[in-house]
Amino acid sequence: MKKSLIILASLAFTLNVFAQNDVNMGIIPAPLSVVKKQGSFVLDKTVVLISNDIENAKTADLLNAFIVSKGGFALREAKLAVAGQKAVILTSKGAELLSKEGYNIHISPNQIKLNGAGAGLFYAVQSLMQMMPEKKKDKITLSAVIINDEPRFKYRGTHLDVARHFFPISFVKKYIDLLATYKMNNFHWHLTDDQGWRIEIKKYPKLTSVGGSRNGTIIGNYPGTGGTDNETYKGYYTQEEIKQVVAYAATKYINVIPEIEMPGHASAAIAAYPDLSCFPDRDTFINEKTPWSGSRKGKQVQQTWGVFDDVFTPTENTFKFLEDVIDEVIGLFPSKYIHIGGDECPKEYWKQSSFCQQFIKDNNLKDEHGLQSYFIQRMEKYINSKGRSIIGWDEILEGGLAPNATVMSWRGEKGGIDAAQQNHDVIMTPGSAGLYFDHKQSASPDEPLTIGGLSSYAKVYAYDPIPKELTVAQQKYILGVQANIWTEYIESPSKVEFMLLPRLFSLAEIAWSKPSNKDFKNFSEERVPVHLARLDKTNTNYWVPTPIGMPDKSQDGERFKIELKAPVVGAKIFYTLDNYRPSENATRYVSPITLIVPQGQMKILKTIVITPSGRRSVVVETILNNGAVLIKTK
Ligand code: TNX
Repeated sequence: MKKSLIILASLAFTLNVFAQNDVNMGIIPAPLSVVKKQGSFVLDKTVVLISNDIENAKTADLLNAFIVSKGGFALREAKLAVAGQKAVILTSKGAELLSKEGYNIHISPNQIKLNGAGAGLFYAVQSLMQMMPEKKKDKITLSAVIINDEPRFKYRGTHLDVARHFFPISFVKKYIDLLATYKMNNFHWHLTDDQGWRIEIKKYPKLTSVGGSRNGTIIGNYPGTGGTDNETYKGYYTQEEIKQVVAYAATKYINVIPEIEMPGHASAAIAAYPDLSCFPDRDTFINEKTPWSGSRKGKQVQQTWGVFDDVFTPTENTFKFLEDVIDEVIGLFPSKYIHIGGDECPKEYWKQSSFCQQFIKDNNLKDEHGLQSYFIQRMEKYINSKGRSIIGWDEILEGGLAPNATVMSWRGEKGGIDAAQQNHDVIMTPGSAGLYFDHKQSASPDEPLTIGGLSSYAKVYAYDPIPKELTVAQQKYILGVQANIWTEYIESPSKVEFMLLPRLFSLAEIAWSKPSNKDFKNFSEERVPVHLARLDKTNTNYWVPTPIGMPDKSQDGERFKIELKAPVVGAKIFYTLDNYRPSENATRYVSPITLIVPQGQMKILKTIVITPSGRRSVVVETILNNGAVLIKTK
C-alpha cells in the first residue's frame, strides 16, 4: 500500500516536472509563442477568481471545477482584485485586438491573467488546465510565463460515423469533450448511411423505425466468409437528444455539422421508403462479394459494408422528401454548413432506369455524372435558399461543382487542389495522409480488426494541410483539416477512443499550430507522454505507443546501442531477445543496452510497453542483423 502511494506520488512529480520544463509548457496543440519568465505563481485556496463578463461565467466555472478536481479546493469568486491579493483573472477586455479564437496567458508571481473572447478565453482555460501540475501540499505551482496563441486554421474538425455503429448520446458528449480539450471546433456527425438512419425526422417516421434497424451485421473483415451475426442492430437519436448535443457542443465552442448522405449510401432511407429508389419493387441488391448474406425479399437496411447500387432516384418525390428532411435538419442544427455527402454514388441504377435516362435528356445533362452534379446543385440551391451552405465529399467535383459548395478532399489531395483552383473552399481530410482514423495505427499483427491502411500518429503529425501545388492566393481556400472515424469495424465507444487517441493530438497540432512550431521530437517525447499518462488514470481508452527510440526497420551491424524511452510517463518497457513475445515477465528495460551480434548471426529485439494502469502496447520487433540470412518470424 505504502509502496504504491510512493509510486503514485513520484508519477505525479514526474508529470509535474515534464509539463513545466517543456518549451510548450506541456500544451497540445503547441501555442504560437511561449516566453518563460522568472518566478512562479502558487495557486492555493487564498487565491481569488475574477471574471466580470457575464458571457465568461461558464468558462470561469469550468476552470474552478477543474481546480476543485485537481487541487481539492475552489477559488473564491470576487469582483475586483484588492492590492496584494493574488488572483486568477479571466477577461475579454482588449480581446478585440486578438485574432479570432486567439488568447493570451500571463502568469506572474501575483497573477494569472487569461485574456480572450468566447472561444479564445475557453482555449486559454484549456491551455492553463493542461499546464497545471499536480498539487503538492494543497498548492499548485505554475511557472511564470507569457503565452500568445491563435489557430492556424479556422476549421478544425473531427468526424464520427454513427450509422455503421451507433453510439449513445453520453458517448457523443464525451467525444465532444475530448475534441474541445484539444481546441477542435467542428464535429462532423455522419448520421445516415446504407447500414442505418440515425436521426429522427418527424415527417418520415419510418426512417428510424425501419431505416434505423438492420437484421444483422457482417462478422469480421469485409467481404469475409463468416456471414452476419443475424442479430437486430438498431439505434437513433431523437430530435430532443440532437438538440441536447448541439447545445452541449456550443458550450464547448464546437459547431456540429450534420451529414445526410445523398444520392448514394441511401439503402436505409430506401428500405424505409422504397419509392425513393429507381426500382421500388426490386429486392435489395445485397452485394456480389457477400453472397452468403442470402436473398432477402424487399428492401433491406444493409448488413455488410461497401458501396451499393440502389441510390436515390431523381424524381420530384425524392426531392420533396429530401427538402423536408433538410427542413427538419436545419431546424435542429444552427451550423452554417450542412453536409450532403455526395460520395461513392454508383451510376448503375441510373443507367438502367428509363426514367433517369429520360431525365438526363430532358435536362440536357451529359450523362450520369451530369445527373449527380444536377442532384447536388439542386439540393445546394435549396439549402442556400435557407441561408445555409453545403459541404460535400470530393466526388461533387465530378460533372461540375455546385456554385457555393465547400469540398471535403478525402481521396487524396487532388479534389482539394482542384476545388481551391476553382476558388472553392476546401477542408482537407485525405486518407492517404493518415486522416482516416479507421486505419490501423501500426503494422504489428497485434492491432485489432480495422479496415486496413496504416496511419500512425507520426504520419498524421507529418501532414501539412496546405498542398504545395497551390499559389498563395489559392491557399486561402483551405479552411482547415479534419480526421474521420468510420465505424464499420469500431463497435464500442472504447474502440472509438482507442482509434482517436493519440492521433487526435497530432491532428490538433496540424490544425492549430504554425508549421514553424511543429517539432515531432518535442511532441512525441515531451508532451504526448504526459497527456497519455493523464488519460491512463481515467477510463478513457487510447492506443499505447511503442517505445520511443525503437527502430522500425531492421538494422545492419555488429554493435547496437539500444536507447528507449517510455511513450507514457510512468510506463514500463519489457523486451526479449529470445524470440518469445515479451510480457511483464520479460526483461525490464531500465537503461540503454549494448548488443553485440556475432558475424553471420542476428538478434531479434521485441518490446512491449505496459502503462501504470496496465494498458499494453502492441508488440513490435527489430531485427539486428550481422550478415545472417533473414528468416521470417512472427
Ligand atoms: C469511404 S470517405 C467512405 C465511407 C467508408 C470509408 C471507410 C467517404 C466519403 N466514404 O463510406 O466508411 O471509406 O474508410
